[in-house]
Amino acid sequence: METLRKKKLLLVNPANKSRKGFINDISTRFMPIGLGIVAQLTPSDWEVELIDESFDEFKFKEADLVGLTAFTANAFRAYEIAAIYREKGIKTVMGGIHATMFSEEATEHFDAILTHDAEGAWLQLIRDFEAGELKKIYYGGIVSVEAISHVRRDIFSKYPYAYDLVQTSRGCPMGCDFCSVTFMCGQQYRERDIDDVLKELGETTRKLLFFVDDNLINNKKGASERAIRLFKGMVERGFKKHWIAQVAVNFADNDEVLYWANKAGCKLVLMGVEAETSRALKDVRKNLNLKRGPDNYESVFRKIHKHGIGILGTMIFGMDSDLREDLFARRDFITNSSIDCYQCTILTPLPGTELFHRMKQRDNIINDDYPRDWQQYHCMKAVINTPNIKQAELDEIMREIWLSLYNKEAIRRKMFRTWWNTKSLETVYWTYASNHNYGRMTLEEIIEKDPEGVTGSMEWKTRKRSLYLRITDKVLLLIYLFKWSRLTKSYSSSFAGKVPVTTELENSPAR
Ligand code: B12
Ligand code: SF4
Repeated sequence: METLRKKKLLLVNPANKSRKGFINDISTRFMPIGLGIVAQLTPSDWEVELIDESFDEFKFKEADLVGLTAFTANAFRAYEIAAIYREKGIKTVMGGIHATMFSEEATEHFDAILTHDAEGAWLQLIRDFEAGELKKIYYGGIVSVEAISHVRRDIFSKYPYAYDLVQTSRGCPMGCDFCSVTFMCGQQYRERDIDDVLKELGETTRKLLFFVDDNLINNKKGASERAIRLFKGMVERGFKKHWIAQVAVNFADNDEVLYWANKAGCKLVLMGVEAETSRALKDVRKNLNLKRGPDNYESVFRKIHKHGIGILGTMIFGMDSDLREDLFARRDFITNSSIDCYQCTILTPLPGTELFHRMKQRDNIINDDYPRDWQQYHCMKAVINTPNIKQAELDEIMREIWLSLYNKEAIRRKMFRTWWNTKSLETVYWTYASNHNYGRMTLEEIIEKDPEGVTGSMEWKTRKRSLYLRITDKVLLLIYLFKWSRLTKSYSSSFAGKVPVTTELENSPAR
């Protein structure tokens, strides 16, 4: 008797082939939970397999249907992979950010696309496919909060992801100029039920956790109470995770939120600081920060530090009104502020945002040979002329800024300041590793090709090692022996035994 073969859905997370970026280090290769949701929504008479190019170069595999996700920066690679299957007559579907923000283009490269939330249309798509009636576009829309699905996590078990990712809410009404989220995820905060989130957290297996909400504690009424319930729940259930989350300046408003965040294992918060002047904030319509005022940043940072939590400030360079000296002033702000680690990106017009339309209208976009040029839209390469600074000059300024912010002495000075401010060597471990990672990402080309500049462990290639570094190496060695080696061990199942700071220490003359 013939047994019925299960149909096979192959899900692929493509990687930008023009640079390594976040996949440079094993600790920053994140699981594509959007695909985990697609897997969860797929009927049980389908077999589901994931290929994540963060780990494995894509190789052709048989499938009945192939689904890809993509940010704009890896959309070109998604199109390349889709072309391989389409040539063989195997149907392909694209969902996720880029397919939603620029569906017109995506439909040219795929048999079908699904925009916005998969929960709104995936089952229909599967039924249509089974009936041989696949349509070109499926509108997933913004589903109700009750419809937001759990993530099917067994598909991730083949790769050594460091973190489990969990999303407790979707949507943001803020509509910042450069951001895709308001259009992509809707204008309302859709907050999942905390008991359901805690149940999902119970399904996660890793020590490290990343809450991928755009703002874990939004500024809606009741948000603080919701957060406290979540954090208390994590403590009561004994999860003992160490985690990072994305927050805004209002995170510091409520001391009890900070207290419970720390108790529940929060080590680092990624905060959209973006700029240190009202002028630049106005340029990108970062209204929450404008309302609070840049003068209040330091008191926000202080309150967070008091609870032993580090701050990863995301900063944008190349606003409309920025002059050369403003970019260096932003650099100096970062150095002098109590921000512990920093992501410094170049303003990039991502498709579907207001910024994109404005820049296109003004003819400011230089790299517009789409889809190939999407590979440059990773925010660490200028793709525009700003009104005041030409593309080549912007790249050259950023190279100088990144070198001065991420060279070993700069990040080690920050490290000691973080220790002083947070009194937590665990937090210091996170912030110091994070600066190494961002240094490696932003300076990727220099590290690999330039005879000058810095090495992969952020040491100057041609300059003599400073006395400061030689002395503090000894302190670092002690910290490593007494604290970080144990921490490394406790994370090692997540990191597959390879921790960035350890590697860096092993390569350092301190050993
Ligand atoms: C977490 C996160 C990251 C993580 C990575 C997470 C990951 N797993 O890869 C990190 C920190 C690495 C990261 C990096 C970057 N990020 Co980011 N990130 C996010 C964030 C906050 C959440 C993403 C997420 O996991 N969402 C939860 C899941 C469930 O949602 P989802 O993936 O959209 O999936 C749903 C649907 O889209 C759909 N779906 C998704 N895939 C598929 C596939 C199929 C076949 C189907 C049918 C449906 C479907 O179904 C899911 C359920 O409904 C988003 C903002 C946001 N709200 O989306 C920004 C966001 C995606 N990031 C953005 C950017 C710009 C970047 C960076 C370029 C920034 C930088 N320079 O650092 C890099 C680029 C990295 C790269 N790979 O090239 C932009 C992307 C805009 C764009 N057009 O590309 C966003 C939208 C934020 C913004 N400000 O606009 N990011
Ligand atoms: S940058 Fe943050 S606050 Fe602004 S729209 Fe995007 S998610 Fe909302």
